[in-house]
Amino acid sequence: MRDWADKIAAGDIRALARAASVIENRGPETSTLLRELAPQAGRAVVVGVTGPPGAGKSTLVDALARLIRRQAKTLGIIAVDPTSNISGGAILGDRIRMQAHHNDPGVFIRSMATRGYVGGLARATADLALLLASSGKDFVIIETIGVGQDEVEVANVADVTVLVLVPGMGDDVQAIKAGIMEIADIFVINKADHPGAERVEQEIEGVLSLGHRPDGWMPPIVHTVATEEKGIDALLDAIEKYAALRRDAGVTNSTGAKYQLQNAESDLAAGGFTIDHLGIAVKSIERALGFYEGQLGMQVSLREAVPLEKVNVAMLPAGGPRIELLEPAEADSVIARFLAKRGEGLHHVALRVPDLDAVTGRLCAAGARLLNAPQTGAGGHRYVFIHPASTGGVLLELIEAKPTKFSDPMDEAR
Ligand SMILES: Nc1nc2c(ncn2[C@@H]2O[C@H](COP(=O)(O)OP(=O)(O)O)[C@@H](O)[C@H]2O)c(=O)[nH]1
Ligand SMILES: [Mg+2]
Repeated sequence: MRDWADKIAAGDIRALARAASVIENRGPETSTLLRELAPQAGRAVVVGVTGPPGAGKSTLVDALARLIRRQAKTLGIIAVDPTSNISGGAILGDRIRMQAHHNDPGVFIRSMATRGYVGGLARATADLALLLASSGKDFVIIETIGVGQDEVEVANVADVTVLVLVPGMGDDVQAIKAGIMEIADIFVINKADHPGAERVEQEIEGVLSLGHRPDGWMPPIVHTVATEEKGIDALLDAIEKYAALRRDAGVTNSTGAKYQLQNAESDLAAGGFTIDHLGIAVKSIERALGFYEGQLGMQVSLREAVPLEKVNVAMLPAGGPRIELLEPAEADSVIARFLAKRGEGLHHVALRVPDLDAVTGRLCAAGARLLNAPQTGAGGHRYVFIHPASTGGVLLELIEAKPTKFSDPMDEAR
């Protein structure tokens, strides 16, 4: 995993392409890989380019890409296509346009359809942005249409959000101001070769005059003709100015790539300790699910019987960690005894630890009460239980956080 992340950071295009596929499909290696990548993602400026279909976003991104490359900087482009699936025709024009960059290793392009992403488009886009940001690129540009909730969330991934408008949509500016206008850091009036650019500018100024931003930034309005590469340098200039303002203020996004970056960093800062699950002893899983599924709306990801421990289990994902409902399968099981003594309730907390032997060694030396030597559970993972007397009253399970095994098919091909 570390090798893979190193290759990506070093700009290995095949390692990067493979990682993009894994992330898009939310393969099992996704979270481990993102965690490895996160610390190296901070340098890139993530730019969201949004606006209605046909406004010229793709043409503009293409022109920006050329300018960035002329400055000998590198970039990644994520094009979020609203309608087509990846094999569909609607992004064909973009494809042809982007082919100009095809043989340029300084530009990495990925198109995404808006449907079919496990965990949602915003999540997939945020993860992909994090990947590209960690691949040593100077810029990551995300193109998306600016209408639905998904797109607003996608815009939240970005450090700098550029809203592309065109002449002839003066009244529409009023209509869309409620949502996306508030998150635009830079306004572009593209197709400035068409009549009516001033009118749109007045409308934007009207909206901007209504309030001040907490960061003190006054969103500039840049006129461009993307097809003629006019105004692109002013746009890039504005992007860099706002990115610098954010950097100086130490601002990070609360969602998207930066959010994951923070999470991953805090995980690392915690020494690799993460909560795996909370075990709750119940008399009847069925009845408990009446609450967790029926009333709360959570969903069971796994149900299984563990004959060895005479217990039935239902797992409910809750962010990263899970809630594990435990029901006795037989009267003489550990859970049955727990219920008889303490009643229903929290039975144990399970923590993942990076190196189980190191931790148990430390605990033994300090006199903590281990209930077993490290052993291998049903899922193949190694674990140990610590007596509540040592932990502050709760049974603690430590699970070895084995990184997901990854085999790179391209390594095998070599
Ligand atoms: N006249 C003019 N046409 C433009 C300009 N920018 C883009 N276009 C054209 O507008 C159409 C839509 O552009 P596209 O980049 O695909 O828009 P998107 O849907 O926002 O990505 C294409 O035919 C472009 O050639 C511009 O500045 N002026
Ligand atoms: Mg487009």
